[in-house]
Amino acid sequence: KFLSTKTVSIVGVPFSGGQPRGGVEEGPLRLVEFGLLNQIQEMGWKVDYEGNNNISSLRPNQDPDVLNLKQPKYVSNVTHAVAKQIEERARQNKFVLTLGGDHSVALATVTGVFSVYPNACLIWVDAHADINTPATTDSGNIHGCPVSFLTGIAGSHPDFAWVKPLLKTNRLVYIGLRDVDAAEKKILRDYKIKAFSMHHVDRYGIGNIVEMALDHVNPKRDLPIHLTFDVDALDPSVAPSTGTPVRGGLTFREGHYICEALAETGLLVAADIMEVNPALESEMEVFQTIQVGCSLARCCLGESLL
Ligand code: Z70
Ligand code: MN
Ligand code: MN
Ligand code: MN
Repeated sequence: KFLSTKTVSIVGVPFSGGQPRGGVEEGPLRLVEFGLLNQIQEMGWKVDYEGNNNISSLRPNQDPDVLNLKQPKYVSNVTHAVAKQIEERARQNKFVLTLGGDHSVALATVTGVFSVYPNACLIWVDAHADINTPATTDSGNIHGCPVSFLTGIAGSHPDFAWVKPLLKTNRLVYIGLRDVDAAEKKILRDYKIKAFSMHHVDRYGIGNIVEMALDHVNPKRDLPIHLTFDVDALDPSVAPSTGTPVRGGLTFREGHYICEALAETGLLVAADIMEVNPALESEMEVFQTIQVGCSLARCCLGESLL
């Protein structure tokens, strides 16, 4: 409906500056080395790839905390540049598949995608809500804050003045939450943001959850959809190599079902696979996590459709 050609622009964002654990910047290359580009080509897509291997050149010499946030200038420089890149690819009518990198990179993906599709909706699949503000964050890690900037809830911050509140809170829905800070819970309540926690997944089943999520953000099934998938939404037994695993997550099938069902709508225009950290856990667990990341990405592009 929104994409006329089967062309996907894959954007690797080898960036870890939104959180303290090294290694997540190796995620994109490892997914590509596993064969993701060929796999997607074999599904009949035309594929282009940008690896963004120059990202560390955007690190400023001085980057002190500003309003509680750590490395604000580095995160801002990188996400601003990548936002423009993603906007350009989306404007070329391509599906944009972004490979993270930590979830601060959603500042770039959502800004880029919503600049081109202002009435899009966002499905945020994560163990975490990533909606802390500079005032509420305990960690100062910006990967815990992108949603507050994208919705305008954060208020002004000198380093993120370029981030416009393109995401309306009624166009956002969460699936998979189970580790949400008290201040974030208050924000979700105050702004009436729809969120399906793991408790809801247990109660209703993943099939109903995806329908209920779409009923909320896309009731007529006529708006473009952006999926941002933090692999820590999956249970640590499914995706162990990620910075902040939280037990009790989505099963392998529940995670894949979300991607498949969104692909099936024909409305999905962009997807992010975030927080794969190949430096964590054993070689076998890294392999397992990379493999899952690749299969989620393929399902977003319709692999499971018959
Ligand atoms: C916590 C914070 C977070 C991912 C951890 C955690 C946020 N709410 N997100 N891991 N992917 O630091 O703000
Ligand atoms: Mn996240
Ligand atoms: Mn998370
Ligand atoms: Mn282990």
